[in-house]
Amino acid sequence: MAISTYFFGYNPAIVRMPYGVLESKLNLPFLCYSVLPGCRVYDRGDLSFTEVPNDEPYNNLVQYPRSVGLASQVLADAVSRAVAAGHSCVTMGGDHSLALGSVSGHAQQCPHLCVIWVDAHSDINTPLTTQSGNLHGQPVSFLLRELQDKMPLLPGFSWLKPCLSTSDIVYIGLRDVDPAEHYILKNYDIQYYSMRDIDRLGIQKVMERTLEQLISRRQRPIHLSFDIDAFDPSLAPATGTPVLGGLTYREGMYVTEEIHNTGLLSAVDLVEVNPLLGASQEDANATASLAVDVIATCFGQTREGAHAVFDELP
Ligand code: DIR
Ligand code: MN
Ligand code: MN
Ligand code: MN
Repeated sequence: MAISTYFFGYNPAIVRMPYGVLESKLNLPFLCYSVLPGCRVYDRGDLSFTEVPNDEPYNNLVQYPRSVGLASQVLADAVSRAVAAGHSCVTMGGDHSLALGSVSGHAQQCPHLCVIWVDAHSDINTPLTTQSGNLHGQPVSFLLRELQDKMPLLPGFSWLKPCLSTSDIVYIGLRDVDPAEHYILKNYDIQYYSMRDIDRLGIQKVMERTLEQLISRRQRPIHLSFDIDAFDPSLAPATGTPVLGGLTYREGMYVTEEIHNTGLLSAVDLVEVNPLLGASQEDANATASLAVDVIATCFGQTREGAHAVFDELP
């Protein structure tokens, strides 16, 4: 008997944002080819962006709106084309503002997609609630239809149309949520599993409930937006805003194994790996190989192993 359970069906395309990971010598895309032997990987290379000159902060606070808006538009286009060509699209960043572009581009092809957002943070500030001014703390607010009456029009963002409803997204791993963000999560009834919820329920129940909400009634494409800071800083130190008490390696792998097992994974963001922020080369390497494990597991790497087709054992 011949049984094949090895990476069938996937042909991921990789798109890269030109900051964070890209500046590193770690060459994450290369590492990914070596762990995705059953996949045909299409590397679309780094996207190139033009910084918009005189990009004044919005409200004296929100940084580089025109540059981020334009970069997101370019990325949306690239992701949309990759998905239209039949690829599962992997976007490596870069900070989490890139989800503005990746989710929008994915939704252009798959309007009924759902999102699993794995992160220490909820990234759902609006440009009017943000205290840091960082757009990587805000992408979800731009994507949700229900929040649009709270959203000012930012220069550089007129192309962006909200493509998600509040019931289309589930968060996993939260442990650093601003007061305004917590208000939004509660007031709009957005589902999240914080680290406390994971302590209480266990990661198995969390995944069961997440997938039950998102795909039990109808099958639809999944967009996984994975912020490496969801992991505990002891595992992922080379990142911008580490927060104590994060996912264990086993919890993280369980999340991506379960998502792979749905057969519905259609796009992945892997963000906030920033080797320049590692205290040492070892820190940077550990964080990058963790990111590679996340991506490889999304596309079929398992802890139980796998086998190619055998006619018979030698
Ligand atoms: C904070 C931190 N809530 C902000 N968020 C981060 O800047 O809005 N998100 N670091 O990734
Ligand atoms: Mn994030
Ligand atoms: Mn984060
Ligand atoms: Mn961030």
